[in-house]
Amino acid sequence: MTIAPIQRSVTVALPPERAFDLFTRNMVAWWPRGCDDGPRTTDMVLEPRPDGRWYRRLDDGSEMPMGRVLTWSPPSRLVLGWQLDATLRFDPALLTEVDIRFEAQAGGTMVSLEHRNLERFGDSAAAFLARVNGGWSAAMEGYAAVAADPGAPFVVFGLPGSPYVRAALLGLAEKRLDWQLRALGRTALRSPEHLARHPFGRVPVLTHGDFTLYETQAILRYLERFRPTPTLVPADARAAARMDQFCGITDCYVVADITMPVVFPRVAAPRLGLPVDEAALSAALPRAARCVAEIARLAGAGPFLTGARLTLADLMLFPHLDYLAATAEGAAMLAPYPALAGWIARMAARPSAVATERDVLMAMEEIS
Ligand SMILES: N[C@@H](CCC(=O)N[C@@H](CS)C(=O)NCC(=O)O)C(=O)O
Repeated sequence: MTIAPIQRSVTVALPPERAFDLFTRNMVAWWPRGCDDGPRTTDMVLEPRPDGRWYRRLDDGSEMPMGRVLTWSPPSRLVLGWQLDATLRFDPALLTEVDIRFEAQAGGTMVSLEHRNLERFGDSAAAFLARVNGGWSAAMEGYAAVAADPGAPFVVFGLPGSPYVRAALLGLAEKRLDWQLRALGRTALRSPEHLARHPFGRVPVLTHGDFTLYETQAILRYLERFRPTPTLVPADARAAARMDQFCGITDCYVVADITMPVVFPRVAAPRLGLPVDEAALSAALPRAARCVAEIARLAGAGPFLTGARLTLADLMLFPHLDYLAATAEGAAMLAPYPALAGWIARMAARPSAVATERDVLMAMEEIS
């Protein structure tokens, strides 16, 4: 018995090269969350070659295979081997084909998808169709929606060394959104142009099309709503509350007890040629140590601050503690808390953190 293939097509206002690229290189941006067991997916990877693997990366570090690339012919055709059974579990013995064609049309590309060989599901073909028919509709709608996004760039105005700016950039990088930094110098913060963006004269400021936003937590939460996958907000009420608590601790206590009195004199002052009041710094150390101790107590065993998954709490706090760890006083303060020190090291190794290091940002653009 032959079962009619699932067929879907959408037209997008992109040339075939970009339509192909969006389909293959940024699947996580448009793949519907409900189709992949939801928010645990942090990435969907399609290795760009014949016989390349197709798999989901989960936020516990594991990978879940989905299938493989059967035909890789950019920008006109892609055939994927779908190897998930009717319950969406990987079955190496199963192979059905998803054939995607990208045809240039006036003003864009028609993207047509055919999922065939459905009879290979045997007795579970009906169950598979019931589950995946709507899924492919949602996937293609999601793809078309991302393709139709006006693509307004995310622009961040900021000082390259600012921990708050880094937190916003970490959010953009973790969400795989394209971003640009407009690097400002300290004097530019008082300029009429900047005060028009941020009347309090601080950074970061995010612009996205005609939308301007300051306050780092607001920026991160905007990114979360704009690009829900991978999610950076726990669904669990207590984990979400912990996340909010860490964000509040960062804003209220970390800045006042660690960043201003310890990190600024040790890290920023030498760069700016400013004198350091050693007595004031020494006097500040007990409060900084209390702050570190409390963060270590709340953080528990990890791997992330609120448990198994990266959240906004990690993005907010990491830039401050990364600086602290680089000072002699901070290293001594962190020494009794190897789990917290390990978290800083793991965060620092993330591609998002590497891409937002001060020196990398400094090299990106001239500072105005
Ligand atoms: N609550 C603000 C704090 C931002 C903030 O304090 N930024 C610092 C840089 S880390 C700043 O702009 N400092 C410049 C100044 O105070 O003149 C946010 O969350 O964005």
